[in-house]
Amino acid sequence: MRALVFLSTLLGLSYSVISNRNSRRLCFYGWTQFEQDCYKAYKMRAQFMEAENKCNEVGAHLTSIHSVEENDFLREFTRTGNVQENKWDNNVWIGFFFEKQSGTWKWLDGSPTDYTNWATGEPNFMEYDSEGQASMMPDSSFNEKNNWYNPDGGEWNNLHDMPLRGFICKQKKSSIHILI
Ligand SMILES: [Ca+2]
Repeated sequence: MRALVFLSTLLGLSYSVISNRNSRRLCFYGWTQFEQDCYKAYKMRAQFMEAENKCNEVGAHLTSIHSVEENDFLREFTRTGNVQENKWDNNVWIGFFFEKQSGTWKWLDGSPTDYTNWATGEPNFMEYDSEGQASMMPDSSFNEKNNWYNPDGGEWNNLHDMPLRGFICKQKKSSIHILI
């Protein structure tokens, strides 16, 4: 009987996935869905390109961000609740980088640059050609002069590529998969 219940549940789930395959998708275990895409936050620390490679291994890229809603979702997804004072360890890599050839900021997943949320004064140090990668600061923070700098959290800061940071991978809807 238990097996029968399990089988009918499985069939029902299969049906619901297949019947909705054009309008909805499920994410792999450990991934969180927001609208049509799936996200995973990694607490392990990595340099920018190491983080991107880690995302590539699971069919994803460092996340792109295209709306305040998506940015808010990712802020809540990764914030720790610790207000930061001149410490940036909680920042997470996002897939935004400065392409020298075109002189513009681009997303690693190839999607258009249609939204940014730089903190006041960012991106900075571009003249030294060193801070060509972007991170999000999910927790509120203030700057060296003790002025609030990222008061609500979720603003972006450009960094050079060396710091070890957590990161967010995004599987886009174009890589649709069915779990069953
Ligand atoms: Ca910066």
